[in-house]
Amino acid sequence: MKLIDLENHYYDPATVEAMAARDGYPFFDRDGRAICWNEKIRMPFDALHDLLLDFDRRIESMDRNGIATAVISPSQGLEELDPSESVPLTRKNNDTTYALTQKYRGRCLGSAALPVKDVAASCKELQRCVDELGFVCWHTHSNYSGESIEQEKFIPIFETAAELGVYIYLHPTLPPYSDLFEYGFTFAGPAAGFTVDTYLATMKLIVSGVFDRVPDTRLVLGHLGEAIPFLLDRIDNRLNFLPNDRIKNRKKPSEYFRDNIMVTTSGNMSPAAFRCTKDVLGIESITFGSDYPYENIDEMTDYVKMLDLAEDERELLFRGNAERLMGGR
Ligand code: GRE
Ligand code: ZN
Repeated sequence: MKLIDLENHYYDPATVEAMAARDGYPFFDRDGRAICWNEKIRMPFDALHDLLLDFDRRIESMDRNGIATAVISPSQGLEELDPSESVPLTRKNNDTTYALTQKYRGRCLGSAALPVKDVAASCKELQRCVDELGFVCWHTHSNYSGESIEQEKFIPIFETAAELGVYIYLHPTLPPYSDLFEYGFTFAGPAAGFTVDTYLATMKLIVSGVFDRVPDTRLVLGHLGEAIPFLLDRIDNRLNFLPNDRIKNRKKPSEYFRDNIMVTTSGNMSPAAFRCTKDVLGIESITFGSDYPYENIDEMTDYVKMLDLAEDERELLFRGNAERLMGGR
């Protein structure tokens, strides 16, 4: 049975060029082969660099693992720049994504990168990406250089996604907690900071009432839900403890996970974590994501193939849920 991969990352060479030419953070240090996010955080980019740019090897890795189709998304760095940079760069990036979806027809689907600091331009660009380029989602990150994504000013982008009928993939990025930077990229990023920031971004979307205001929002989280399934019962319970009028959600957090939110397997290869996620959210809410090239895609696919599932459950996890989410796009 073929898989659909909802989390497969790349960089547009034009983005790498533009990041190499920047004076301020974030920038790409060509000599040191690293992305420098701030004074304390350098992300070594050596082996990854080629994998992020190389589509022949990506398609080969999909063939080898039975992945029919991957939704490709640009990695961090673009959306949070000032509009003078992010508006032309995200547009350029989306055009590159489109060209890749045409070159690898049926194998790659597009996700939109948006210049979020110009909300009107973002809504227009999302519309172009969906209506003209056939993209399936908005790929966003858990904060915009420290700005919280549930803020009132960003709501029009959520509304546009809902109106266009596309989902929002909420991907981690470095959190704005500078105390974590003392420990370098791996800890501030994927080993701890990414999870915490995406967990909080999701919970802030819930408690600020974004899902009540834009009830057709469909949100997808990676990494088996960024630890939320493990804690969801406690979250429901504790939000009822001394409620205040700044907590605006009308339903329990678990109900938004039933109605609005799905998770992918990206970068979490623990069978125990999978069982917990399936017990709490149900198999209808989990779909395959590889996190290529940050994760070993062979190990990621071997892992989902060896999970103890009935045939109909396997079908939902491998592709059925993703197809339903994309609604025939
Ligand atoms: C990821 O997508 O999981 C990721 C990044 C950047 C660095 C490491 C990493 O986007 O795991
Ligand atoms: Zn990822």
